[in-house]
Amino acid sequence: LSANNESRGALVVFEGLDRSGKTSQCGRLVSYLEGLGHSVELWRFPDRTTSVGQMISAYRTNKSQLDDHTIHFLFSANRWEKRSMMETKLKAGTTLRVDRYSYSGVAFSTAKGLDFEWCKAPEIGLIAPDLVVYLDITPEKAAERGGYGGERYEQLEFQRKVAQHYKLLKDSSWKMKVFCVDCRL
Ligand code: 2DT
Repeated sequence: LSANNESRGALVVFEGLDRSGKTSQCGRLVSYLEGLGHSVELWRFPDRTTSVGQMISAYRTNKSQLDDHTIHFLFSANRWEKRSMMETKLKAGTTLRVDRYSYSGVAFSTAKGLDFEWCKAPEIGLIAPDLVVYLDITPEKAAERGGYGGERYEQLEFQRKVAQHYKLLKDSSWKMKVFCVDCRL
């Protein structure tokens, strides 16, 4: 996947709506690559183990109220605090398979009504993925898979907006090579 440096690991991101199957697809890819002898790690954003991650968790479970712009920065800051570790791992030859990244950051915040260009700005300078796999599922189909829970994002109406914004983002091919997997059936 990396043209310049054969020994560098690849950054492979999985994106999609809640319940689109990212977690199970991710596990499959990791086992497959490990089977081929690659060193692979599974990461996810938000990474709740960091201090910023804990602020995000409190917000996600409705324990704290934050302005939409503020939470947008926190999600981005959460990627920035992992950036140097990410670079170290990739340079050491480890492939990172990441569940959600800048795509979620932009799709979810623009679905709340924030400006597209404004949302992309804090992502500039993060490591660009070698591949983004977008798991394409309708919000209705995703809701059938166990239903959405009580978290603030897991409402059908909101997921519909997120799906529209993912599509806009995908069509703009914003700094990412996207491979779309159709999960609508
Ligand atoms: P899960 O942890 O269940 O995947 O939910 N989100 C995520 C954003 O709004 N911005 C971001 O930058 C990221 C990474 C998507 C994570 C939820 O948080 C949303 C769903």
